[in-house]
Amino acid sequence: MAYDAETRAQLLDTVRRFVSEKLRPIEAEVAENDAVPEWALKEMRELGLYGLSIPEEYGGLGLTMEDECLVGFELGRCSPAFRSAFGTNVGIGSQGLVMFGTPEQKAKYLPGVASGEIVTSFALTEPEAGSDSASVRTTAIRDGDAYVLNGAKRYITNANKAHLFTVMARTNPDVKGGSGVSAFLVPRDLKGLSTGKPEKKMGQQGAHICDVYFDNVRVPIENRLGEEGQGFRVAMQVLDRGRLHIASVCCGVAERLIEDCVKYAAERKQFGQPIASFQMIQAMLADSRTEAYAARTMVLDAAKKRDAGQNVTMEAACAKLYASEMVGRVADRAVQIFGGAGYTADHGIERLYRDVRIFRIYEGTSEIQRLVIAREMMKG
Ligand code: COS
Repeated sequence: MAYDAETRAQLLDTVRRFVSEKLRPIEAEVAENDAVPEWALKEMRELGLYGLSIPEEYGGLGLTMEDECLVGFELGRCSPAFRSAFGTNVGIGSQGLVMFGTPEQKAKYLPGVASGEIVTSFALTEPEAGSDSASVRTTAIRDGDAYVLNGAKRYITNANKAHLFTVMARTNPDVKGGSGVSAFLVPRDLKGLSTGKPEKKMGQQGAHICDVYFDNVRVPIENRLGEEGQGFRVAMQVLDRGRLHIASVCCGVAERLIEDCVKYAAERKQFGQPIASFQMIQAMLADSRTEAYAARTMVLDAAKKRDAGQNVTMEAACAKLYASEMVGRVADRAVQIFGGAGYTADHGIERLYRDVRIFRIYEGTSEIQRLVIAREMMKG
């Protein structure tokens, strides 16, 4: 639903205050403990953050892509690990169901997804299938009224907490590539499903990724998402949308870093004057502002096109590519502007520098985005 200007402003103001008053003050603690405290998760649920993109008829906020991106800009103003807690419910963990689910599947799961009672996960990547995601080896072989899943998934966000997985598995082992793959809604409590330990990571402590293992997991046929052989397309369409959301979060982190840099440059004195008066510092600030503005404009343009019903495979890839590379450069300049203080843990700049590195990798690497863009350009 498109919010009127006043409701939208209220929502953005609520998220902005939650981020600045509640989440930012505990960033360092969350990174230290590698866990988001339960009270913060509870408030996220109460604010409706788990259900930003879930249609209103199922209890979500039913935001347009544009409004979701505006919220993403706000969420980026604190450690991206917080967003990850509900990010799968908003994006890749729920959107297969929203876009391709049957009325029965939606009625069964979406209200819980919207409220945050059900945490979702998207299980595409495997040890041998990363960028080449059409080569998944996990199998789903039909046996009577069920599909039997065997295999392993890797680096699955929120797998340790998820109650429901969207799993891409090969239903036709004789067919190589995407058309042999189908998508399934797999509840965690099915026998034979297990998850590994959270990986130790470079950044975003408090957000977790784990392996998921399927050992003869019987998934009822009514849990297939879309038609047999459609699973790869389901995954790609989910990612088209997810990439825009991630791009919006990149813009938010960049804005926060720029604000921190401007403030620090005005306070920090060297050679008898604030470093903000030096043109080499000004040049870094100006480059960061220009690039962040460009990324924000791209994200909103692509989101509006998607809301208007256009295919935005190319635009979403452009936005994800540019915004994730942009925030990497902004974070690098921030370390430089803060100097020694940026390299130490005191201001949280080095933490954000590490946190944003994954944006150039997950939901499709920068290389894959370039490939998608070029392919779209060359389509007849
Ligand atoms: N929307 C709808 N359909 C799509 C699509 C999209 N965005 N992208 C591809 N498809 C369809 C194609 O049209 C094609 O259909 P046909 O077989 O009917 O022609 C089919 O899917 C296969 O597409 P394609 O030939 O492009 O597949 P490739 O194996 O060459 O790979 C890439 C495509 C590399 C783009 C894909 O594997 C990819 O995005 N990889 C990165 C995965 C990723 O982001 N992983 C992150 C993990 S999730 S956090």
